Amino acid sequence: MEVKTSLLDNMIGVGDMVLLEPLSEDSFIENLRNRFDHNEIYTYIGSVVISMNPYRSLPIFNPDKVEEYRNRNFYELSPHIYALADEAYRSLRDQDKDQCILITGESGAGKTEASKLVMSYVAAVCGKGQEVNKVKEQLLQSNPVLEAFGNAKTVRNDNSSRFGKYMDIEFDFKGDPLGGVISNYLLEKSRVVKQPRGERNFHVFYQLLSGASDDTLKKLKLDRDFSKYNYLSLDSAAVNGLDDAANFRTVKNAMQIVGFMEDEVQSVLELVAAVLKLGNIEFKPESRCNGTDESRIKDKNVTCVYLQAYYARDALAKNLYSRLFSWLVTRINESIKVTRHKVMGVLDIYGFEIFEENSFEQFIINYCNEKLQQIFIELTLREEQEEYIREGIEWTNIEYFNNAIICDLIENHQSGILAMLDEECLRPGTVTDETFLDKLNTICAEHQHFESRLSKNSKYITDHSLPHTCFRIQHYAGKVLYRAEGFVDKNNDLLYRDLSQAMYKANHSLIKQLFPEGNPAKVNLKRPPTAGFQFKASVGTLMRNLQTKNPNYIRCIKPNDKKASHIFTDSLVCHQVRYLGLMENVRVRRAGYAFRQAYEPCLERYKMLCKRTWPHWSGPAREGVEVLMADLKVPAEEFSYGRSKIFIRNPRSLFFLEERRRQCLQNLATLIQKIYRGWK
Ligand code: AD9
Ligand code: MG
Repeated sequence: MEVKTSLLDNMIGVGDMVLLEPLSEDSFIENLRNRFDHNEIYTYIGSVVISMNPYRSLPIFNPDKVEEYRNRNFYELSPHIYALADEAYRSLRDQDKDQCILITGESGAGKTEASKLVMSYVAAVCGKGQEVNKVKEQLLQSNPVLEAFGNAKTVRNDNSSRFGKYMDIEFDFKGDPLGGVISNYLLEKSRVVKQPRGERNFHVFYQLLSGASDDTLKKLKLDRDFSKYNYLSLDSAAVNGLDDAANFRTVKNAMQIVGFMEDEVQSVLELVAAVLKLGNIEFKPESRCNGTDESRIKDKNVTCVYLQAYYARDALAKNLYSRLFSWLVTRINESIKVTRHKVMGVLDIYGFEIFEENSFEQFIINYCNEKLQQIFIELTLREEQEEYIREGIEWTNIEYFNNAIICDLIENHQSGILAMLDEECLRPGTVTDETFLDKLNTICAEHQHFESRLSKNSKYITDHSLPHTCFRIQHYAGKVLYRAEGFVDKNNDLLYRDLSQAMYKANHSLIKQLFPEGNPAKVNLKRPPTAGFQFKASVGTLMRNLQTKNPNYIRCIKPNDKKASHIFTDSLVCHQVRYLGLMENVRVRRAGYAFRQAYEPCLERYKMLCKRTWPHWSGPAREGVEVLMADLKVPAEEFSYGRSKIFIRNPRSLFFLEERRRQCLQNLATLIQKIYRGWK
């Protein structure tokens, strides 16, 4: 078997950072830049794939490339996301190991695109046949549906995921996909009623208004003009490069492939329309003779006894939409669910976010990213350690920044920020965002548990220099200033009971289904769990699930802040390289042994360097490698012989071998040329 190690042959820069010499932050960034400038957007750190967002389509994702990477060893070809997907798929199929693909990086770094590339690669290489193809199509087409309802244009990303998604793809023993299960994490529902400047509502609203036929719009009593709707921000309705009308057709088609019935699609569109129309309901205040305030709906003259009519209207719109979203996920799962055999999980969540104004949503999103960073740290170290133990090689500990303290600050069940927020939300009496913040500050100052956080390395920061009602957290990816305003309300996530009941009474089967608590026969006086509590619980389940699988990592990096191709901003990339802990990642890989290779391919590659192993070695590969190394007089401390692999301590030893091999090949080529000339 000819094993090429393309990481070393004809490579732009260095394909695996582990082999970078000298290793420094500057050389790391320079290598990324050099490769990016030559359209090489993927670089490895051992088995981890770094992916730079090219912000343009490159001719490296097509059926020919899929064929090129299919069934090849990870290091054989130049770095590519397909190599990772292939490796994960083959260990699932051939070694029966459940896999998960963990994709991280900040907003706009390319996570969602990466997750789709992995899915499409697996779909392309796994079995064929009518049934299998149907399953594949359903799995792939769930993407446009969920993106239409769960993604939106933000200042960071024109197609930003506003929910977290984890999808288990389930395979049979042959490695053919049978189906899948999607879990969704906390949709940013506040976006339904209000969007920050320069951002849009969820795509589906614009898609419906732009793409539906006149007839459909008439039936839904909608106007094509975005500006007629309060919930659609006016300044950013059209997005460059986004064709809402065409996307509407894609989404409808995708819904059909996934298995939605026609009347279900109709009901979904009716609800989208209902949310838009809710936003246009206006109220006029009226004073009643008993002195209380009351609101009337302006145009319909229907009396509303809501003290906070607009608040209630918006709460209803948010609830309606987010429940619709969860229903969509459940409905897709109904179509694709099967009993599991082998599983490949693909995780694509919202990336770390720092905006000018950071609220509860950013707090939750960033907490989720902290957890993922933590699992990366734990599993990378664990994996490395386990490999050494498996191979019978001594392990030495490596210093690594561990963000467990930040996770604890947020999720500690007694004194974490989420616990304090819950406590405040459940407390009788007047509860406001200020009282929550006071509590946070007091407890942080008093509680012994928090002492370390208030010391020089404090992760929770509050002082008088911060704007009113703000607190700051030193996340692994940077300091974020959170405005406490709205935390209590968003965490409570309460809907007035009479609104739920009104929804339940609606003459619309989907709406009825979405508000089961409105059923008067099933009055439940128990308080529903808070948004923070639910999120923490689902993230906990996710983390436990991921721990049981073999992890594969894609670390996405955003090259610039302008959503532009060909621009590489050193400072921005450097910041991401730092907080993603990529330098530590390389160091961990190199601290023990920089390079490792199974005995067979190692012998194949270098056997020409030793008379005793060339052209054939008939004994066990390991002994052949030992003979080879002894013959080449490479110092013994440079190598360790594991059970199935040779471990090479220093990249220089590998370079030495490679250089000898190159010379040998060159001599051979010269010799062949001479012989050829002699013949002529
Ligand atoms: V967020 O946390 O959901 O806001 P993501 O998911 O990390 O973010 P996304 O995958 O949506 O980012 O990528 C942002 C945009 O970058 C895409 O809409 C594409 O226009 C662009 N992109 C990302 N990856 C690629 C790629 N491999 N090829 C071409 C890409 N363009
Ligand atoms: Mg995304």
